[in-house]
This record gives sequence, structure tokens and C-alpha cells, in this order.
Amino acid sequence: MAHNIEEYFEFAKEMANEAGKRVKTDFYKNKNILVKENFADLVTETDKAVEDLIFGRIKEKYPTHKCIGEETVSASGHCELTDEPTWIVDPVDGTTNFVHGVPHTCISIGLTINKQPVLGIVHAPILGETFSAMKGHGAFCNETKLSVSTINELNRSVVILEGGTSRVPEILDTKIANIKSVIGHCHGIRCYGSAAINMCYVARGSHEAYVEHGIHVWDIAAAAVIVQEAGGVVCDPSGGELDLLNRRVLAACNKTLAGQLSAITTNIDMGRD
Ligand code: LIP
Repeated sequence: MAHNIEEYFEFAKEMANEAGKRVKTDFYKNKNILVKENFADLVTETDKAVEDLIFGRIKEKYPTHKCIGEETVSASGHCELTDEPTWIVDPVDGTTNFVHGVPHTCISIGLTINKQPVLGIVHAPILGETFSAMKGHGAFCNETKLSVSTINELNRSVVILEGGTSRVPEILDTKIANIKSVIGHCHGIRCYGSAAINMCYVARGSHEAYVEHGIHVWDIAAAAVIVQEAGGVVCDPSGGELDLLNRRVLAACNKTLAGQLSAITTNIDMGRD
């Protein structure tokens, strides 16, 4: 079946804008906070409301398309990625930021066809930035075309690393060892609390790479296209091919830099979505 990706792309942008209005309004209000896996894994009423809003629009317009969303998967415990057109949505990526009033929070909307990401929108309403890409058409922030950094030495780079939500001591030990190792080899490390925004910063060229163990498919599906369309690479932190459901990601401005990071970090098995 022929797919009109441009139509899907315009539709995704409309949904992201509508969702962004709700996220922006709620950002300045008191939040009703719940926890998921542990005390540090947060969810709010806004996450649920925004996911319902987006999935409602998709079901109405494309009833045969599949949906994977952070809140729906948490509730059902079921995440299946098939060859069917599948909308992969994080209604609020950077929920901890959202809860604490840190502006790095966004709506992430990706679409896969045959399990391959074909478009992505990362809309950060408080920052006033919308990152977007359609396969084969470049990546943009608002109207500005994005290109990754041309640096290919880790010792001239800024790298984004995250603590994540796991509080398992062995996982934290490996993450801390990775942080120490990366700091020892680069200009500096940063941490913005949203996988989607982190990846968009690699796409923009302000940061050379981002590595995280413990993310989910909805955190990275949209931004993966944005990084690739800006000329970057998205792979497994081991250096192998990216497996969207494998709960880990390395985004870098080029393969050389990705290889340098893989070589000095230890991979962590975080299970599968
Ligand atoms: C967040 C990720 C972030 C990670 C956080 C959390 P959420 O997703 O985007 O990279 O470090 O622990 O998983 O839960 O805000 O959608």
C-alpha cells in the first residue's frame, strides 16, 4: 500500500501543536504526580491526557494504524512493533523536568512503517522549539535546517549522558563508571532529562553525542529520524545496529565519534520494551 508520508507529517505536526498547548498550560499549574516503576519514575495527569488526545486523533483519521504510547504500554504491559504503520508517542518526554518546572520537556511523535522510523516531531512548547524530520527531506528546528557537528574526535566534544530512572545499585555503578570514563575523554558532559531533546541537540550540532541505557522506544523513535536526517548516526551503544525496543541508544554526529564512545563505555542490558 502506498503511504502519503507528507500527509502523515503535516498531521503529526498538527497533533504536536495541539498537545503542546495542553503541556504548556499545565506546565505552570500544580501537578498531580504518580509513580510508575519506582519513586523516581514519574507520571502526571497531563501525560495521560495528552496521550489520549493524540491517540484519539490517530484512531479517528487512520483507524487501521497501530499506536504505541508510554502511558498505554505502562497500563497494559504490552508493546509490540509490527510492519504496520505505527505511531510511537511519548506525550511528555522529560516528565521529571515537567514536574519540577524545568523547561526541557517535549511531545515526541514518531511513525514507523515496516519497523523503520519515517518521520519524527519533537515539540518543546516551553522552549518554543519544534524539531522535525521526514525521511529523505532533512531535519529542521522550527524553520532552520539542522546539521550535525563535523567534529570527529571525542577530546573536542560535548557528550550528553543521563542518570535515568533505574535505582538498581549495579546499574548505577556502571552508569557512574561510564560517566567517569567519558568525562576523562571529552570537553564536558551535559544532561537535559529528555532523550528526545538530547537527540535533537546532537542533530542541531551543539553536542557531538548522546548515550543512554534505560530509555524506551517512545523516547527515541521520533528523534532517531531527526538525527539521521541531520547527517548523524543512531546505533546501539555497543556500536551495533539500533534495536528500537532494546532500551538503549547512542546518537552521534558521525560513526568515528560513535565508535570512540562505544570503545570507552560499558553496555548495560536493560531488558526489552
Ligand atoms: C525520560 C527520558 C530520559 C531519561 C529519563 C526518562 P520520560 O523519559 O527521556 O532520557 O533519562 O529517566 O526515562 O519518562 O520523561 O518520558
